[in-house]
Amino acid sequence: MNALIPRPRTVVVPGAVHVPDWLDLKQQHGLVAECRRWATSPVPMRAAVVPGGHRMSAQTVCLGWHWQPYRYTRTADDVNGAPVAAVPQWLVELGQSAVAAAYDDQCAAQSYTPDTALVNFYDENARMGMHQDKEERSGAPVVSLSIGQSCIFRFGNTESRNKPYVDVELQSGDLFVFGGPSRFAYHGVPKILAGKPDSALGLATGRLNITLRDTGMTQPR
Ligand code: MD3
Ligand code: FE
Repeated sequence: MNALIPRPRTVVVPGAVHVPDWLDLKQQHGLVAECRRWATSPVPMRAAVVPGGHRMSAQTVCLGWHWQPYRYTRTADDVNGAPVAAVPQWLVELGQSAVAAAYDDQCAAQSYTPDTALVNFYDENARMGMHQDKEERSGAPVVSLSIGQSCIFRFGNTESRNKPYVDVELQSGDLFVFGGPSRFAYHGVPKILAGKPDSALGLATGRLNITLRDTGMTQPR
């Protein structure tokens, strides 16, 4: 899949920057291995239940702060009650490099201190409906890393979940940073695309997405 035709870095709307093939295969493989550990303990990965009662089709595990629809807590009260694992410093630094790569702005990168990582796993039938991420009390950018099967990512507007939106294909290794005016835009994942991930990834099927966020919350761990 990789780079017979290189895909360019694209500013989709102001503040929303797509950097294709930002992670090399070795980095992706390492992240897959970390995700497997995070998905097991101290809090198992699960499909969250929304207040209406239905289950999300993507499965999620959290570091730093636990997200459940629609709030952040230090303990996974809707799973097993355990405190979530810390965000490792290397992952914070990866987020800083991501901001530097997307914005070409060392100051923005240095001051980026995400306190939370959400890991989503999609099997080929999973989707994520159009939504805003507005539980965070910070306008800091969200860093998104995609690994495994490609998806259609739908990036909308800040007014409603409807048009106008743009559809972007996210492939394994792609970085997307959402900051500034794009931070509170509606977005979703309408489709996982067919295709077998590179066998060197260590992920036979499905898609992983790691997002780094700053919740803006201050309660100590
Ligand atoms: C734009 N995840 O976890 S990542 C989510 O691929 C989520 O798993 C999708 O939406 C996924 O909330 C999309 C891209 C993304 C993540 C967060 C954003 C785009 C965003 C927050 C604000 C604006
Ligand atoms: Fe989101």
